[in-house]
Amino acid sequence: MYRFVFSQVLSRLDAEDAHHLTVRALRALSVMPVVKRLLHRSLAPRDPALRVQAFGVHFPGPFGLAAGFDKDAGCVEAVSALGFGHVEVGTITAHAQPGNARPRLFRLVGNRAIINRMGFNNAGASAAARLLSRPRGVPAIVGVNIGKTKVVPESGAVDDYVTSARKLAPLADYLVVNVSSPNTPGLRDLQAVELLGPLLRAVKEVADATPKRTPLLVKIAPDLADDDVDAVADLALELGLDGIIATNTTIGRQALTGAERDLAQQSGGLSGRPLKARSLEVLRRLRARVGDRLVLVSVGGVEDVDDVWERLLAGATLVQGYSALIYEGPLWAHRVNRELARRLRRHGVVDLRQIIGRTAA
Ligand code: FMN
Repeated sequence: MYRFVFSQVLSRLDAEDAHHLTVRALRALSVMPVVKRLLHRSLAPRDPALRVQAFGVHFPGPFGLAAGFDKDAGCVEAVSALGFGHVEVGTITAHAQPGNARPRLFRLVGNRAIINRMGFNNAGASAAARLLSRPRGVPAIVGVNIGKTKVVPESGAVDDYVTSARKLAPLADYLVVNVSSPNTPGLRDLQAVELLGPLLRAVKEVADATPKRTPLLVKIAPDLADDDVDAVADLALELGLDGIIATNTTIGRQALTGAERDLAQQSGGLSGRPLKARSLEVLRRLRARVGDRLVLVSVGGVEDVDDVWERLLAGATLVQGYSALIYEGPLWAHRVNRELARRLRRHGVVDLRQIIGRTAA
């Protein structure tokens, strides 16, 4: 059914128009209490074997929606009702900003991939805080991903992140410092440990001071050299962070195949299937470096239960996806959860901890 709707309707719309249409539909759903609850009852993960605990938070399942879909935290309930075990909202910046000029979102259907150069379009931290403060009709685990406001120079980056953290950390189940999106000039330079250390220290102070102590994670790029991945992992351990999210989109185009290579010239971050191998490689490297001392959240090219299974075995406690949602449709998370529960049962697994990291490199 979704494949038909995608090929006949959504794929004919401009990619960003299709996205806004979807988000508007989900927002509408969020204000329909009965429908929302019914959907949640039928689609949200229920199997106890799927439950997982990470940094003190209880997740109904390991599979969540990655940052970038719900940029303004407007549809967390609807997304949870569709079966995602958590929703990472954002990236949210201290100040509202329009993002880059359109077109800035491109589908590469043959590669099951997306290129985006959205540039953190969002309504700002205060607006997101207002939405996140509203009572919820269905349970939702919400991570809040924060980034740097574009017009703020590197010298003001720490204060800018701290402003967002102050407004949003108290409302988040976990907080993410995003230093890995390719579409804000200079942002990825903040991954260098000399800059990243002071930034994470300052945000951690804010996160630690919330009533429940908000867990703090950092999200990294797949384009980091292996030594730099290790350096960020060591820094995260040294600072007592709760975890690492790997990975964001890539500026590399080598994994693209076929006729869509012409779209490869579009600038921006590439996500989806072509990112799968590198994302898995970074996860394995991180696991080898930190073992189970940090929670690893794996994202990049996850399409189905096989991918989720592989990431869990490689050491991820949580797994996220975004691009495949566009190709698989609204029942994607529910399907992944159902198949994962079946597979766990087949393997006699009653607790996800039995398989996490079992085949770490
Ligand atoms: N990641 C962020 O940390 N912040 C963002 O604002 C953000 N925006 C995104 C927008 C789009 C359209 C896409 C496709 C991805 C975005 N991402 C963002 C990256 C995703 O969260 C994820 O790390 C990446 O897409 C890899 O996962 P995937 O292959 O399942 O899509």
